[in-house]
Amino acid sequence: MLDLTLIIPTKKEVESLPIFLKEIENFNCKKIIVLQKEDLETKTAIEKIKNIKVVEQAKNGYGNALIEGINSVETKYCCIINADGSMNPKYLSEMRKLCENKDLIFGSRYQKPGGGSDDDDLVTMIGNYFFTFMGNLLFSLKISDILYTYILGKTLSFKNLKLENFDFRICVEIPIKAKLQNMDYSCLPSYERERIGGKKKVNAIKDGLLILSEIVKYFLRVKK
Ligand SMILES: Nc1nc2c(ncn2[C@@H]2O[C@H](COP(=O)(O)OP(=O)(O)OP(=O)(O)O)[C@@H](O)[C@H]2O)c(=O)[nH]1
Ligand SMILES: [Mg+2]
Repeated sequence: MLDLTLIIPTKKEVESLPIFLKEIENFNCKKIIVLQKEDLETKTAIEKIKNIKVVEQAKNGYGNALIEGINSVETKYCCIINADGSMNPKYLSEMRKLCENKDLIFGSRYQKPGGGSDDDDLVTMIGNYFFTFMGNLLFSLKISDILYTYILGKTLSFKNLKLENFDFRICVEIPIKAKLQNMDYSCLPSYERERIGGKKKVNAIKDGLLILSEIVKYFLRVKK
């Protein structure tokens, strides 16, 4: 997997990131941690870890972390994978193989056999199903999990999406733009683990409403 770079968006993940990086220590790929300048605790916690690149974001936000991460990739493939350990890296080699004749491969918690989640609560599960349903209804995305954002793809395809959202709206911007650009993508069942430690950064209500506004925005734009 020498042609693969992991993009690891990280915000205050002292409890999780060092353990996750230990887990992927022997994965033969490049690893970019994208974090905020002021996140001194996380920076200190990983300063002795070898074979990683730390990118300090010019602009804050989860979306900016992905955009700046993608822009610093130099390999043919890259994959967005969280710092909290919830995305199991055992799927990477299969995602990488499947991507040879695709643009993007989406990890899916809701595709069987194999998909599932130990991290979902009732609210996030209903939200995930609702947004996935909306995406399929309004854009015929034909994907089974719109918000997981465990996505491996060709770096060029990611760059061609010309992503713009600085926050969690980027999670739906990626599949919707991929569809609008007629990209070739598919899903692979993926079992989500609980986060290793620390707190979640997503606010179900606030970020849920932002994501809904993004879906509506694209729908109105396409209908024009
Ligand atoms: N660089 C950067 N990373 C972020 C930001 N917000 C969240 N992240 C990271 O993005 C990933 C996803 O955030 P999470 O808090 O795990 O969101 P979540 O998976 O919905 O929440 P849990 O289910 O509790 O894990 C984690 O690796 C975070 O550290 C941000 O503003 N900047
Ligand atoms: Mg998480």
